[in-house]
Amino acid sequence: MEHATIVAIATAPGRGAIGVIRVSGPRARAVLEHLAPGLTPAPRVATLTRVVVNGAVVDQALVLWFPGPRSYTGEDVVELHTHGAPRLLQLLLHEAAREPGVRLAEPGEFTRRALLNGRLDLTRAEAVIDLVDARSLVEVRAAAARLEGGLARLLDELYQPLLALSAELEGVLDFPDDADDVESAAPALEGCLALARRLELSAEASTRVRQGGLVVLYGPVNAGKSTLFNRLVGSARALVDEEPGTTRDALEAFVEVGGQTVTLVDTAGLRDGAARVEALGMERTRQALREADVAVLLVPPGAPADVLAGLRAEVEDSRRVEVRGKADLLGAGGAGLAVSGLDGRGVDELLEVLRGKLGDFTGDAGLAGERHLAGLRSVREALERARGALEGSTVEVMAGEVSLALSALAEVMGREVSRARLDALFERFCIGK
Ligand SMILES: Nc1nc2c(ncn2[C@@H]2O[C@H](COP(=O)(O)OP(=O)(O)OP(=O)(O)O)[C@@H](O)[C@H]2O)c(=O)[nH]1
Ligand SMILES: [Mg+2]
Repeated sequence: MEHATIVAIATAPGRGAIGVIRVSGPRARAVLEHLAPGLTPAPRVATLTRVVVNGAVVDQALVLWFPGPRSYTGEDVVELHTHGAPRLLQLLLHEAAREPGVRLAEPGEFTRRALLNGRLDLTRAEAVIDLVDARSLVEVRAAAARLEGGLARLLDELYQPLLALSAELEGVLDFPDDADDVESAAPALEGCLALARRLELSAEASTRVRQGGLVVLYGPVNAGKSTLFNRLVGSARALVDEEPGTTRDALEAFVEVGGQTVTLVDTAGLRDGAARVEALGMERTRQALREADVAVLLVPPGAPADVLAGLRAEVEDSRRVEVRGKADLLGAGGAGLAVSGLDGRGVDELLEVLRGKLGDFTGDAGLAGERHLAGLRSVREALERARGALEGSTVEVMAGEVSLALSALAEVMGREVSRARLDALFERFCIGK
């Protein structure tokens, strides 16, 4: 099966300036001959050619020919850059698949072959998909840094000394008389543990960046929360009405703030004496407020002081930003930030304030994802148990824990990758990637 030649449309569905058909495998050159008879392309150089199906010219295209192993997958690869006409691309796809030994590719199959052929390591294959999925500039940069091998290098800085330590301890096991050597392994163990902790902390920071911040809009009923939410999201997601208590459920959307992905939540307005369903909605508001990184209190003109005091008390000062709403109705002057969801005034200033607030907790952009964080945690825990074993237990126990740490790290790095892990990863890919 691995020797089948695969073909896919590599560009997004729909009409576009350019459409790319990608072919990988031993029959790639034959597919090219089928679609562009008589063409002898130079490797890795764009060549203009006619594309022919059943004797009729159907397009002019640029051909890229990458003989293996110097290609994305490590196999022979052909890319055909045609005009981005969906019907044409379908035609070429099925024409290519009629060539013997050629079939349609599964999602992520090109990248999977790249991984199996050693053209990419696991952290980079993951970076490819994270880059395609990136919603914000920060995520683009983090994925690109991983694609450059940034994470692989960091992990290798721990892998090498850990490997040496593990070998040393195995040696002690083979020659148990040299009991002193256990003592001499202590500094190396401390060094590995410190490094593992640093990597774990930085992975934690970057996972937070990838999750982005949680910003919750709240305030009295009819304050204009949903109108402001729609303005920030850029579409009419939330119902807006002059009737107080319009929003019942908390509503979420992604927005980009200062280059970072932020989850923005619109909530049911808070007031006394709400009926049952509305009260349930208010309970959700309070739940969202408990989880919020930043809570934006939107105060409409003329809100009574006691109501305002109650709303402020819902969230502690450090997480709260207070904004006066319906600024288009207010005269000039007045203290603090004023916004209008209706005409958009003050919205840029609000985004700037949010960006400052969020910057406090997001920390460095980092490189790692959830999977790396979980793996690094296991590494650190095994090393802590190894250090515990240094005082009291046997060399066997210590060597066992160090070897556990080593294989947990190898798993993060993709040196020991199970088939199930690969299947799970490549399920997330799109076809043609
Ligand atoms: N003049 C003015 N009117 C606004 C503004 N924002 C909202 N409104 C009006 O105020 C009313 C309530 O707006 P919503 O956005 O539904 O208010 P809300 O805070 O979500 O209200 P609830 O969901 O009921 O708590 C609607 O009639 C809006 O048209 C604004 O910035 N300026
Ligand atoms: Mg609302």
